[in-house]
Amino acid sequence: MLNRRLPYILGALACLCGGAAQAQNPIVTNQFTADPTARAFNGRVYVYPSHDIRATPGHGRAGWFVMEDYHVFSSANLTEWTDHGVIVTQNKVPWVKPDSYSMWAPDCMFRNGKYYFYFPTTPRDTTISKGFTVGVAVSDKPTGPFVPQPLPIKGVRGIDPNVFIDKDGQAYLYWSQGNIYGAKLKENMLELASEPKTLGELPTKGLKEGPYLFERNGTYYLTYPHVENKTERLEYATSTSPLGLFTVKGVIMDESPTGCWTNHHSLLEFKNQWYLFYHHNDLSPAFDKNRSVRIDSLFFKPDGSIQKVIPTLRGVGLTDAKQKIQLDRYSRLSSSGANIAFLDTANKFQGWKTVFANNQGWVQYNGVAFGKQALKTVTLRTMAAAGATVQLRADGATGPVLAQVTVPKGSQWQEIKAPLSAFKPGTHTLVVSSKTNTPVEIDWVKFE
Ligand code: FUB
Repeated sequence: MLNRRLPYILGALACLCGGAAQAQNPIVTNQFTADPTARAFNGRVYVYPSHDIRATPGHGRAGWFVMEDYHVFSSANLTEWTDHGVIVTQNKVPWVKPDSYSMWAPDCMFRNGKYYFYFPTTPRDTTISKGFTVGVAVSDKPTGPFVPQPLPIKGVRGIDPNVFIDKDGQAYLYWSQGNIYGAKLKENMLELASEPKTLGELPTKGLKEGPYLFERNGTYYLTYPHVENKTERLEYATSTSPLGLFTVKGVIMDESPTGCWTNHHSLLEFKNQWYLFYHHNDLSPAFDKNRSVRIDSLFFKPDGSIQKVIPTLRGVGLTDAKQKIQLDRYSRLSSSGANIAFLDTANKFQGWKTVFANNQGWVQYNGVAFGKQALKTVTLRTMAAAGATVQLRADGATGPVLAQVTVPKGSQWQEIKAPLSAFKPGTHTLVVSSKTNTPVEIDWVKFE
């Protein structure tokens, strides 16, 4: 009985934790998330981000980063994410300055049956450090509960901890404070085993922070955000050993074209594909200290160099045709006649809609998994003041018309169901276009 009920109980728990996370970018839309470190533990991906919140009177500094706690999110397929809730919060860490709201970019590492969660923040006792230092909290599970150590790691001043364990079992801690530093960690993962070393071969002009180190085919890649021009871009350097000497190699992601000042990232290979986890201020375009985690695929060239990642809204993974397909997280959008807007500018967590102005407008959404069994209908959440006709095709202009949907006129959102005129099994691109010269808006579409 319990076995049969377990999936429902687990589903309900995920909902209680607020599992509004999905395949497209950003991956979490019910709260702000930043500085993602992604790790794979036992075949499942765990993302440990920071948690930006808005300053309110007496809680954090207006106009700056305000971060009280950490959540962890997990997924088996990078498309359906579970929010496991708060794992560490500032005022439950014995050494943290109360109400400092400075729980910045974290990391998590597994060793000898334990999960070690590293987080930078400010201590109450300024003889430990006048600014940021790095603490550790330990758990038996990747989702916590994490128990904070009584004191931060001795000898570390700075932010953005990152941990790497080499093939020989030696662990390293990296962090930043203007420059990037590295040191060996003891087997207990809680203390430094060597003096911090400045990784000084990196660019000397412009802030560097957020180190993320990994090894691939014997090359150690040190990746980091760096302000080469006005805002941060993601760069990398390589070495034959974990603490250098490093050689600067290039740019992984350009500066944000819309001016989000920070970027912070991690790389993960999962099921033979590399991914870049990073952030952008999608849900807060006017304030870039309220950020959201994104994922895009990353590729290495045969010589081991990293191909630049162009940020997308579509993100990674397939979208089940039977789920709500958020067309506004498009793969391509017509250059005229269609644009994306927030559903509710007063509550941006509601997400976005696609707005077609006229019959020039179309949107393309790649990677829709229609499955094998014929689907019969499509439902659109849509609104058109003067009424409209919307066409859905598979695989672009030459692909079959799946449905032509008449949207009755109205100034409220309506869910309009229409029969499919064709069905193509498998995974396809979905193209939705307006056939009317008056505006029509679509929140999502879904097939049944
Ligand atoms: O999230 C606060 C800080 O902004 C991080 O520690 C930096 O890496 C930057 O993303």
